[in-house]
Amino acid sequence: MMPYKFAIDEVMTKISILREEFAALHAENPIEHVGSRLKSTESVLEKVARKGVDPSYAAIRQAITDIAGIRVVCSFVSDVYRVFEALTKQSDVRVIMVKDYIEHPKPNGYKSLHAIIEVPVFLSDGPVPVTVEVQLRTVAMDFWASLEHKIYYKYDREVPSALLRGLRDAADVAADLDTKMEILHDQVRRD
Ligand code: 0O2
Repeated sequence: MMPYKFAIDEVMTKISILREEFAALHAENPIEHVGSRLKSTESVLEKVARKGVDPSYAAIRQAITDIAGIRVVCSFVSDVYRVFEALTKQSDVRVIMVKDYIEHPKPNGYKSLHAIIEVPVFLSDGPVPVTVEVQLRTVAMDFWASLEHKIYYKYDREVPSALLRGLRDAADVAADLDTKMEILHDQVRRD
């Protein structure tokens, strides 16, 4: 797991540099907060079994792309794409896959921009490419996702339909809030 921990450290450093630079150059910060987590060995093995992945190190590295995870919470939707661009255009970052659940939300209402990236981690005997899943979302999307996550596990993945409808409605309200806040923000910036 060590290379994954180092990859998290590297990407976290990249994000804090961007954060400080944005704040210094533009007098505003697009990043509200950042979190990271290293998947536990048990949860990696549970996913390996669930997905029927060959439990060899090489196969796990290839198939399980969210062992190292970073979540970047931004103020506005435009900031999500701004931070995504600034991070993924760096020459040592290789983008493996992007899932844009903001443009194409999941049926339950989940929104976020997911990027599976690969960064080189420099170990004593040379560089090792390591994948990191970066999830970028707004505060409103994050609020929704954290409650949905709790509900999902409370009901052991079998959420009653009334609650599912309620979550869908709440996702629409969150999206509406994001749109309104962005309009207000643009207005203030122009004044
Ligand atoms: P945790 O505890 O946050 O790590 P896969 O990762 O392969 O099983 P998939 O669909 O290929 O599944 O990956 P995807 O869509 O990129 O989603 C992976 C992660 O995104 C999840 O990780 C969640 O963190 C988040 N996510 C995706 N869909 C939802 C959703 O409907 N609701 C919420 N709250 N989060 C979601 P984990 O491992 O499930 O959870």
